[in-house]
Amino acid sequence: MVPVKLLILGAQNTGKTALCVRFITKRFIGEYDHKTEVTYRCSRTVDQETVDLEILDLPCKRSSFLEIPRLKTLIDKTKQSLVFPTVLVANKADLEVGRKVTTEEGQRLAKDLGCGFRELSVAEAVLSVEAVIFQLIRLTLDQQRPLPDRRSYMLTVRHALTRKLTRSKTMQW
Ligand SMILES: Nc1nc2c(ncn2[C@@H]2O[C@H](COP(=O)(O)OP(=O)(O)OP(=O)(O)O)[C@@H](O)[C@H]2O)c(=O)[nH]1
Ligand SMILES: [Mg+2]
Repeated sequence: MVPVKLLILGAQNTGKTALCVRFITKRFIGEYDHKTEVTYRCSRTVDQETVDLEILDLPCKRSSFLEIPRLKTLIDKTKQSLVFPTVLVANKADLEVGRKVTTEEGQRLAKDLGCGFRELSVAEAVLSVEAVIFQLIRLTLDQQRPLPDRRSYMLTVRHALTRKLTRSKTMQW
């Protein structure tokens, strides 16, 4: 069993708890407790690997889309990692009327932050909820795999540098 921990962050009322409950139970029940912090535990098989999953759902009181860059910076600083697997989820795609953020704005923000992007409706589609959680699991598992053999990596860098130096010398002469 490979342990994988996921953190669901976002503004109040965006559907964080609904997403967790949907993933765990496959159901959309409509009303959720807003106050409590909950850790969900389950196991799933992803690409023949059994994953021991822990999902932390934190209630949040701050507002919306504008909060995302701050949250992402916070995650990266906390984990002291340049690439902490993150997917920006735009929920409630079923509510087209009253939409405040366009798909393009979401995509652009995700690109700027260097993370994945998915627009979905927790209320309407269990499959897209599963897809986003599985995407995160895969990204996390990928990151846990060992780096390429250090010696061969150094050799690749050396060859690339030699090629570059040779080329620039040729240009100077
Ligand atoms: N129409 C629609 N409503 C949704 C969807 N997802 C969640 N909701 C509703 O949005 C409201 C808030 O959902 P929650 O899951 O409690 O939101 P939250 O982000 O956990 O909120 P806090 O715990 O207060 O931070 C609930 O009334 C849900 O029924 C969706 O995809 N479509
Ligand atoms: Mg909640």
